Amino acid sequence: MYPGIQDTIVAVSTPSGRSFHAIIRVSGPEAVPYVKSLFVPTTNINLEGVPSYSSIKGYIHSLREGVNIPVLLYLMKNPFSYTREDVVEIHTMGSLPLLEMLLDVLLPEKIEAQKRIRLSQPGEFTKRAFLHGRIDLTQAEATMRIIRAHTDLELTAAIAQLTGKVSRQISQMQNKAVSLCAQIEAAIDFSDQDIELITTAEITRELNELRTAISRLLHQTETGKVSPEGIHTVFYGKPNVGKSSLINALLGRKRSIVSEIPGTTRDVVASRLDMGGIHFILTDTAGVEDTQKNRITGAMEKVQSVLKSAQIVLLVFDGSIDLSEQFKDIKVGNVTATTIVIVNKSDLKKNNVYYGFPPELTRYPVVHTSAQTGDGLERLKDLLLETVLGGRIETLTVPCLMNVRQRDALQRSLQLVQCAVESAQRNESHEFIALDVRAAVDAMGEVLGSVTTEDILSKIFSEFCIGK
Ligand SMILES: Nc1nc2c(ncn2[C@@H]2O[C@H](COP(=O)(O)OP(=O)(O)OP(=O)(O)O)[C@@H](O)[C@H]2O)c(=O)[nH]1
Ligand SMILES: [Mg+2]
Repeated sequence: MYPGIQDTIVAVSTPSGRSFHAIIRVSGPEAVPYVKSLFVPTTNINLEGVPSYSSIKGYIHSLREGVNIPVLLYLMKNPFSYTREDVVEIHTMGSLPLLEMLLDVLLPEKIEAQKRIRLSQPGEFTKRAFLHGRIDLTQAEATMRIIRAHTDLELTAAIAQLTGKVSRQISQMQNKAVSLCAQIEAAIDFSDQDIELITTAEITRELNELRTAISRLLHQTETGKVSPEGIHTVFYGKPNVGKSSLINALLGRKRSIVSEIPGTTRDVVASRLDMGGIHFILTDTAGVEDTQKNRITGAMEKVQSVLKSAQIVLLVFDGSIDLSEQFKDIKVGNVTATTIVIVNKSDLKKNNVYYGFPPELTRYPVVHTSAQTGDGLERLKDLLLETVLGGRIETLTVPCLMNVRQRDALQRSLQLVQCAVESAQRNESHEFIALDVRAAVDAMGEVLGSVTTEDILSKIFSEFCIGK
């Protein structure tokens, strides 16, 4: 158990300085009950009962200043949060005195000791994401690089790391090396029995393959670049729910035709949205027709084929009418991509109560939006970014630059495999070969963070800024 991991941590997670909007993040077992004890919602709502990714308006009272601070809470429940703990985000205006006031309320000088709530240390949110298996060390370091990235190249490289593709390739090579090592060691154990489990020629061949794979990855990561295609994001739902309007609102310009007549969009229309250095290809589709009519039109066939290649599917509903009715014709079985549920037209529903939320959809994050007023669009954008950065989608990108620590460890594993190849060629004893292969396995483990010590961890995470 790592020290302090049971505590609930608090930090301002937006950059310091004046800004329009600021966020205080609270993460840990006490996050929901603690914030609940300080928060007064504008409508009668129980924080513990609301689904993940809900937003609740209200205020937090500062006794000392005698003011009500207006805030918007976002709840992300374990495991659907960055840290895989219960997270409450407190959104408010980006004013420094206001944030200080809020932190005073959240972290008063005297806090009941058994509550274990404290200010977070630098990088502690990301450290928790790592310790809870949400991201691996490669991804944690990539997060740090994103925070610090100065150039687009650095940024895209770091993002490609976050996708976990490099990690996956390394762990495949590591598995191969482990099984080879096991075979060599078994051969040593049975060497007196006159049965040959693996021949030296086989060992040499396997080692050569491993060497090629490692050096290819090292080479690719030198010249690697992120593919420009972008993340294929598809809007899917019944006619007239506001798919085209949402795309226009996200793009901040008119791209898709909007009208009150259902069935306005007849074809698949794609446009590009750039956010935080990541390209999203937003694809508008024709609204799903009534399956009762029992005819599959050309437009519907196209929608189905677009869904197949989607990396993120946004299931859009009209929140002003019964949701379960709309769900009937939507074939979630055909959706294999990462899914986000959008309940649109929130401006028509003042009380935030929605009818007939399909139980099949409760496992997905839900955002309430209004294409009309812009409500929830920032949240939707954050969620899209978080989906990519959190490595929750399969990306088509090629491997990318690694950082010095990773390259160094991988380079070492290459040298060790090289030594093993030479030992095998010289027909040296299996013990020598096994020793080098095992050391190579450990070096690959260092890249992934599976072989590590608290020292290395502390060093890496202390380089983060507080609140990340
Ligand atoms: N009040 C309100 N109206 C909206 C909102 N979003 C869209 N609308 C209206 O709903 C109608 C349908 O919007 P579209 O964007 O064309 O819907 P669509 O899902 O693309 O529909 P199809 O292309 O027919 O499948 C239009 O009259 C929009 O102005 C919203 O958030 N609030
Ligand atoms: Mg449309």
